Amino acid sequence: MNKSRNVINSEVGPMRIWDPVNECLSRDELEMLQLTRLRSTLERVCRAVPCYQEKFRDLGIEPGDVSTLQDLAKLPFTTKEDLRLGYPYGMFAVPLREVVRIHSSSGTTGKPTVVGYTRADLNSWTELAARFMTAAGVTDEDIVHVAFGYGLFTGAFGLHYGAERIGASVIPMSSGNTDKQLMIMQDYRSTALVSTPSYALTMADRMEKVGIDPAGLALRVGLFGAEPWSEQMRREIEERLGIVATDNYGLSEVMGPGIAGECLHRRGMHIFEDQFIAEIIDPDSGEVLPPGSVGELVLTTINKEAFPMIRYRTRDITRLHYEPCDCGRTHVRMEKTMGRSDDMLIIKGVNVFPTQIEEVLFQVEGCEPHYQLVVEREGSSDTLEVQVEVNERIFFDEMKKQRAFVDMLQKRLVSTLGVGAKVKLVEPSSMPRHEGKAQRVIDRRNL
Ligand code: DLL
Repeated sequence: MNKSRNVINSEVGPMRIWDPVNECLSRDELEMLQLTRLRSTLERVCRAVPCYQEKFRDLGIEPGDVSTLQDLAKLPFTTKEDLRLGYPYGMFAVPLREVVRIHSSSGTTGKPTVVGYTRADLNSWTELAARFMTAAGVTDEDIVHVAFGYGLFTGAFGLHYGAERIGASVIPMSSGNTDKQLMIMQDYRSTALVSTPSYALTMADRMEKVGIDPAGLALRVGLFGAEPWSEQMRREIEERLGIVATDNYGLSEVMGPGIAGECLHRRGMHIFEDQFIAEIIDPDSGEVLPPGSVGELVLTTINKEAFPMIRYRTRDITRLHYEPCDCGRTHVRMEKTMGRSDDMLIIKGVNVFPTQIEEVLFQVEGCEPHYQLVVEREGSSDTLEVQVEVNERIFFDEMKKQRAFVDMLQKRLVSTLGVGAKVKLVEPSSMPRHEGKAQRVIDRRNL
């Protein structure tokens, strides 16, 4: 049922709000709702999830001790490590029989993080996706072209169901095969593109190469997310594709896309605070920082059944804005993320940890434990170069053998990471040595 309403706004024209009741609560109403939902979530996790039982016991806290939202700061954090320890279903708060969908994080090696949804969770996820897609201007008139990969990744399914709920026509295109994407986009007259921002530029590059004029397309809006992107990149996408490019944020551990999204004012992404409580902490000390500070975003789910998260450390660095937005929504806005407090890289939308690369290198005889990762953006595409010191035998080996060595490393890297990397062998002892922490990553993308 489409329950959105029109809000006339002089700056950006008519704008719809999908769920005007929940998106426009006053701060007092919102905080009351948050506290009630938080308390019942705490009761549930302490009843059903051993990880939380233990954490609360260790801190000597009981769910009943939380009587204000400020008490949240006393509660333990949840980290990716907790999810790894609970692999695969240890963090679920309901029996598997009640779980109707399973997804996982986009980390492609080792054990991924497994997340589950009950029927009610899927319904709220769909509602939240419908909210941010409506905020970005999608209506039942749109033809939504989903170019995220359908699979364990939450991106495609999240936006797919959101668009259907709005009543738009969904094209479940999935990722890859840019020429086919463009053909479908032209022939089916797609009006809204769902993808990573970098893939939108890859499409623009391809259009230029094969002579497709974006002005001839029906495309008018883009819903981009899953990786960091700059305002500069937004301008480039908008100019080259002739669309309005909007940002949306989420992470699988907390739900997937639908945690936050921009309205057409595009002054930060509204975090759906009737479903999540957002805090900003100092990533080193864990202290909660005052409003307006830059720090790590911590999220608590307050309406999830299968996979509730208490104070999940997202590692994403951002800032929150509480001033009201002209769109009428009261929910806090988060700035575009400024990076991550850990060292995870996102290359072409795939999460890559330097430690994964290290593991590959360390298994190969001849590689020294000195390496550096250089990330650049060539045109619209991310490139990763792994520079590794090798021993003298390999470095001075004949060209053919050296090339075979590089090929072997590249193959191992792509199969471990799920994304290609170029390998460059460097002379023994030529890498900078560091005192204290080594600087492994040189990111030249200026995101
Ligand atoms: O990327 C969920 C998603 C799908 C969001 C589609 C938006 C659209 P994960 O694969 O678990 O989930 O990766 C989550 O990606 O912690 C951020 O570091 C990064 N990320 C997601 N959205 C944005 C964004 C999905 N809009 C990790 N801007 C998060 C910057 C983003 N980074």
